Amino acid sequence: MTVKTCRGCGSVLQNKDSQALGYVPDLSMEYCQRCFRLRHYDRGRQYIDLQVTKDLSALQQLEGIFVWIVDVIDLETSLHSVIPQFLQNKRFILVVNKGDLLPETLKDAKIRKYMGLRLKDLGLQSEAVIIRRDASFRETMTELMKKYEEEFIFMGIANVGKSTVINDLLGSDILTVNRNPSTTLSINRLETEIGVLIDTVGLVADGSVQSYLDSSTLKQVVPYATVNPVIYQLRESQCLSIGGLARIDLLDCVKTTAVVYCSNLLKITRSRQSNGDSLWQRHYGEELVPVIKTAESFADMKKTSFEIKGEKTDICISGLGWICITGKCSRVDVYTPAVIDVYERKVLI
Ligand SMILES: Nc1nc2c(ncn2[C@@H]2O[C@H](COP(=O)(O)OP(=O)(O)OP(=O)(O)O)[C@@H](O)[C@H]2O)c(=O)[nH]1
Ligand SMILES: [Mg+2]
Repeated sequence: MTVKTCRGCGSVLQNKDSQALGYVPDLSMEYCQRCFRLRHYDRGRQYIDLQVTKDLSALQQLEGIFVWIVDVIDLETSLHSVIPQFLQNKRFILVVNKGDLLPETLKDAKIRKYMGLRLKDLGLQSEAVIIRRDASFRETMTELMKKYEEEFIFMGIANVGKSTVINDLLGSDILTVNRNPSTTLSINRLETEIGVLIDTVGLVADGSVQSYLDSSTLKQVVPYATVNPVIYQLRESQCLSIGGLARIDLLDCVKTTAVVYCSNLLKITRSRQSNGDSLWQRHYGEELVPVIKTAESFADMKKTSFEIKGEKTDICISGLGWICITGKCSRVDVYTPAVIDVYERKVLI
């Protein structure tokens, strides 16, 4: 018996259980009820807890060229995931997605060079590194598909834009896309004029802010338009707060510049570092919003400290963005909810 799957998310369609995945009132329908609601009313997230993917075992059986999609605003979540290990000794193309969110001054060649070095550090070599920023992406990918004549398997962390990229290649909106993680729920194989494209379930990152926010807060946190860097010139010890999601204390600054790259809908507050604790104790969850569910008060935050050695460094907060620090400061203390990952890296910009 052939099973019919939802065109939008790949779930097997069924008309028995309206609370389970793939439900359709009528089996002649092309999209499950959840996809229908997401696509038409931006609702339907209630099912996602049923399907949270944290490993790549389902992809082991697939053969073809992997297309690893990463989100340029949140590179570290992808680079520190299980994906690099999975891709060892596999052929893959790296697509740096959401390039439109970066300032135009950052040229593709620079991003490509940067990603090449990061891949080398991970012991990986890609067939190509492509930045998805404009319409030229479609042409480049179509040429690669012709060159390889194999199935292309789009994979990556949830929400990086795998389904959006496939829709772009097809010039259609066949796949369901949404700012909530875990929109695609099953392997979804599309036989198309340009070749076989396989959409896959995104890996849910435990350390990412985006895994803990409700749908309306995600609107604020996931950037949808070009990120305008917010620049601070700092002296002595200062504290920058990004909503109620992260607090960055920069200690003993001497002509230090901190540039924050995150959604411009988030409020960034600057204060003296000595006032940081009282500010957060008094205003967490009120002035300092949004917050995530698992951190009810400032006491639930963890501190991650970095000794700043070079002249320039990026501090990245998974699912949120990053802060580029230039100049001297003795230490950076980052307070985030305990579950959230924080990384230091070589500067991107
Ligand atoms: N600005 C911008 N937003 C993008 C881009 N690609 C995807 N998005 C947005 O990112 C969100 C997630 O996109 P999806 O295509 O659903 O991501 P996905 O990787 O398929 O997600 P899952 O199926 O949940 O794993 C949506 O709100 C998209 O509109 C891009 O290139 N630029
Ligand atoms: Mg998807």
